[in-house]
Amino acid sequence: MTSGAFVRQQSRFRGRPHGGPERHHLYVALACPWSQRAVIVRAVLGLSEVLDISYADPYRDERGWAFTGGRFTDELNGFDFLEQAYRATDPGYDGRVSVPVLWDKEDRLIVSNESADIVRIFNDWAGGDLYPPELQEEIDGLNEWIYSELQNGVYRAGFARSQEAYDEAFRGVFTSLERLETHLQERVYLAGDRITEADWRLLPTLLRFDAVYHTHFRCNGKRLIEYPNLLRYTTDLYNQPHIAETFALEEIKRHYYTTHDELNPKRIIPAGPLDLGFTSA
Ligand SMILES: N[C@@H](CCC(=O)N[C@@H](CS)C(=O)NCC(=O)O)C(=O)O
Repeated sequence: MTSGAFVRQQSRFRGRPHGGPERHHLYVALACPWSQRAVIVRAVLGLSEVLDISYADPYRDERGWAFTGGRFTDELNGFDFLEQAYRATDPGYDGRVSVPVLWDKEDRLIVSNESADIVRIFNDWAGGDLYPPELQEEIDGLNEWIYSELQNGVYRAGFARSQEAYDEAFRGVFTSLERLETHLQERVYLAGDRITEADWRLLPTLLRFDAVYHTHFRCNGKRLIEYPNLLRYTTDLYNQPHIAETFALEEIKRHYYTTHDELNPKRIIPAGPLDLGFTSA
């Protein structure tokens, strides 16, 4: 591995649920792309009424994701910090406290803190068709390179601790955007003419690209609005029912620009972009 490279922690809890959505609770921060993918899939599969949710405050300090009151209250357990859910599950847990978290209300334990697993669990609960057998191989292939080059790539660019690590991540990000742009020349959605898991997994990264990754993570090769096919695709998905309400732009900007002191010590939040392209359609 390149020296100075950012390495994301592996998710620690990757269980399967005992029972249906009513038995569970979802902890998220709308600022977080991995949370947003879970919130999107919950909404599009019609699980919002049966699977309740708590939102963490977008500002995160060294104590981790917090419930600070008002909209950011944990009505279920009254936790002040998400760390309490991790400690309840494993008192010796000493890893990072990440969102999203799927919580079992009866056993009072975390079932999963891996968004990729959580969206599959939701699809199973709802009898959804986001991961149809005939497309699984293709979806798995798409998910893999899109995650490693683009979705995690922007973080590797942003948190690189050496020029070399940054350069490598930057190249991956823009190679993958070009690859997607070409892919979407022929296809409406990633796996053909129907929306699948691969699309809902990718969308949160595209929605954040110009507002955050381009500036804060120095992924400034191009903006999303400069890729016509990607912009058409993002606009289409953004305008599907329930999606716009999962996109909390103000929280997203506040989270990234005020939480990462090493990248933005003055915590000034950029005013732009004035036009994201996909919101105005
Ligand atoms: N593999 C996890 C990654 C989740 C993740 O990295 N979440 C970030 C927020 S965007 C987080 O909670 N980070 C907290 C930390 O690193 O302290 C998933 O996809 O569910």
